[in-house]
Amino acid sequence: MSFETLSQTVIKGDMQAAAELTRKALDDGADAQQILDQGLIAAMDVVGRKFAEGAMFVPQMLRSAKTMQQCVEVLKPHFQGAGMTTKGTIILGTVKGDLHDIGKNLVAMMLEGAGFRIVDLGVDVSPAAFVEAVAKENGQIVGMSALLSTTMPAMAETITALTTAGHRETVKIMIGGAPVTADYATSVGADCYAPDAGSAVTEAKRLLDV
Ligand code: B1M
Repeated sequence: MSFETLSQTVIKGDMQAAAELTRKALDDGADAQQILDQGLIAAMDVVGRKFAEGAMFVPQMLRSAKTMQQCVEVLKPHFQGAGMTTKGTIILGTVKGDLHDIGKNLVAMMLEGAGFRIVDLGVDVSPAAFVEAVAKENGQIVGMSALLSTTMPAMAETITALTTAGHRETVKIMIGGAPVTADYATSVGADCYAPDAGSAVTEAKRLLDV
């Protein structure tokens, strides 16, 4: 099955048509993961390329992002697990200064589907807010997302804040986002890097041994 028309609709930012195409693809028997990877994430890659080339601007990029988010809402029930058991609590957020949340939301959705309890702090999350949430929610993993090279240093700041607050021994740290790498994770003292939402689940299970 080709998801080219869906991708084009997301790139154009036609919210209604994209949501309908997503529903139709599901009705036609397409796999939700394939729709996500080949239809939606592929579209955002094109949007990013066009933006970098100056062929698309922030308002259009935002519209495409909103369109993708609507489609993800349609797919969401297909990723949710049936069990109510909690494998552990994960405090998740996009770091300070960064407003990108599509990837972070996908990570949240997959982790939730795999049985983790997610405390999603949203975007532009300060190191202090991560620290506060770990204490209040008894978090076992802190998951940070960054999409801008300029906001990646906030990951290191947050790890320092967690260490200063005395949480570093009890909490594991996972980081991800398009500009983040495994080497970067090692250099800032994170416990792991996950390149995509699926790997985030694998890594979270490994970190908590569940
Ligand atoms: Co922005 N933006 N953006 N943007 N944007 C990028 C990131 C950019 C690469 C585009 C480009 O130039 N080609 C570029 C960053 C360059 C850089 O620093 N390297 C960029 C820029 C420059 C900007 C602005 C500065 C533009 C401006 O204002 N001049 C501005 C910054 C605003 C801010 O944050 N302070 C800006 C704004 C925006 C919008 C608001 C318009 C919108 C975001 C809307 C939203 O998120 N609600 C937007 C968008 C949509 C993008 C692109 C096109 C798409 C991002 C996306 O959603 N990808 C992006 C180009 C691109 O990435 N191709 C771009 C799809 C998503 C599923 O992938 O987020 O990578 P991703 O998540 C993946 C993995 O990375 C991983 O799993 C996810 C699912 O598989 N992952 C994790 C993510 N977090 C993880 C955490 C984990 C583990 C895995 O553990 C905890």
